[in-house]
Amino acid sequence: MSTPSQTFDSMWRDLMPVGRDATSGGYRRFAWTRQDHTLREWFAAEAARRGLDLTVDRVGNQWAWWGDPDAALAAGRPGIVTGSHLDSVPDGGAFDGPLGVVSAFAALDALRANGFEPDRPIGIVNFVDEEGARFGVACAGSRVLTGAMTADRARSLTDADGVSMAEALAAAGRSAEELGPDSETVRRVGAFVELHVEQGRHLSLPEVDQPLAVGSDIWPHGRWRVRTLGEANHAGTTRLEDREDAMLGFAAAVIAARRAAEQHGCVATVGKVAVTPGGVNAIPSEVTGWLDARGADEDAVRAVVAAVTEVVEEFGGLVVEDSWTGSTPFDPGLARRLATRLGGIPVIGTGAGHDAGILANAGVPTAMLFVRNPTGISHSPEEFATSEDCLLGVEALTDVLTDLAGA
Ligand code: HGY
Ligand code: MN
Ligand code: MN
Ligand code: MN
Repeated sequence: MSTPSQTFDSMWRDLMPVGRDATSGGYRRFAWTRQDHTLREWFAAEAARRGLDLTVDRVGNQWAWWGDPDAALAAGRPGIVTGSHLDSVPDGGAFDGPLGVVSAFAALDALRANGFEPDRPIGIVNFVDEEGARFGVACAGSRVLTGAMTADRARSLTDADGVSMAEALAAAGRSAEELGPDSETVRRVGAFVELHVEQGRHLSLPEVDQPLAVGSDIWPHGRWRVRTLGEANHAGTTRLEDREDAMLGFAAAVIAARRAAEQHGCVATVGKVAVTPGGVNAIPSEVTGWLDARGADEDAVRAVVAAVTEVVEEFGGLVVEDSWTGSTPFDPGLARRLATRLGGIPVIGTGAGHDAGILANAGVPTAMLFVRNPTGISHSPEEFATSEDCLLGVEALTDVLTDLAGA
């Protein structure tokens, strides 16, 4: 019988090479790509290895069940689900997402090794397209599942090559027409607990120094498409007074975002930009980028976006909201129950969006467990968690599932 650390390590070894860039050590695992297909096959194999019933919902999210979720739902005992996502941001870290999925399988193994007989089904989920790295909307899989984003809008989203999500689904052998909200799947979830690597360094602070924490809430956050226009022309022969350089307005917008974030106690960045025509020696005729703004206070975030919009509009540009998630508290009773069960570990908020937040906004009792990240860095190859803390996370998740799925 292998120990939780052996099963954890062997799963981690299988997963780590998938989509990893040998030079940077970062990951490129985008929705409905070859890498994603390999990850989905891995998930299905791990489910099959454990005799779990694998279902795929209308969106493509994968659910591996120990026990019959429909019979339990009919008996008024909806299942307990854990898991996360396997996709990444460009050059992302190894832990954001996969840690939650691998820990879920390892926790299920530990429950069985303990001879645990669940009173409710236990599900493990792999949410598709959580990072939104390819099509631009984060948590796309859980948003469409819960109706927080329409299937029509999802189908029409396009990637950097102009490929629509509908085309990507078809290329991955899935029906784009099937895409849509799946309330039956959501109803099966009596509670959802997402284990996730900490994205920040709070748990490593000397005065905290804790391996684990429970999530209290997700800050309000959103993404806005910023577009400035100009006129393409020769970078060398066009007089300054004759130039209409789209980059000027865009650069002003980026500086305005940072200034307003400092002023309003928020965070903001523009991490993705596309320039047309995109030649070093051609004056930009169009610059399109995405503003990511977040903060503990919704009005403050809105003030940041308003400040950016004012500057962009002065240059004749446009700011359009791409996605918005308001302040998302997790279930306070569940958070307290987990924190107490786990010996009074800290309860902390996060500025990172998660599928758990989308489910919480859909009325599913939801909690998050964070595992310490000594670098505090995430969405980067520097993202890290020690093996010891990862195994403490598995133990905690096992304990939480024993509590929530037990008689
Ligand atoms: O963007 C986020 O906060 C999450 O990592 N998708
Ligand atoms: Mn992430
Ligand atoms: Mn994540
Ligand atoms: Mn997530």
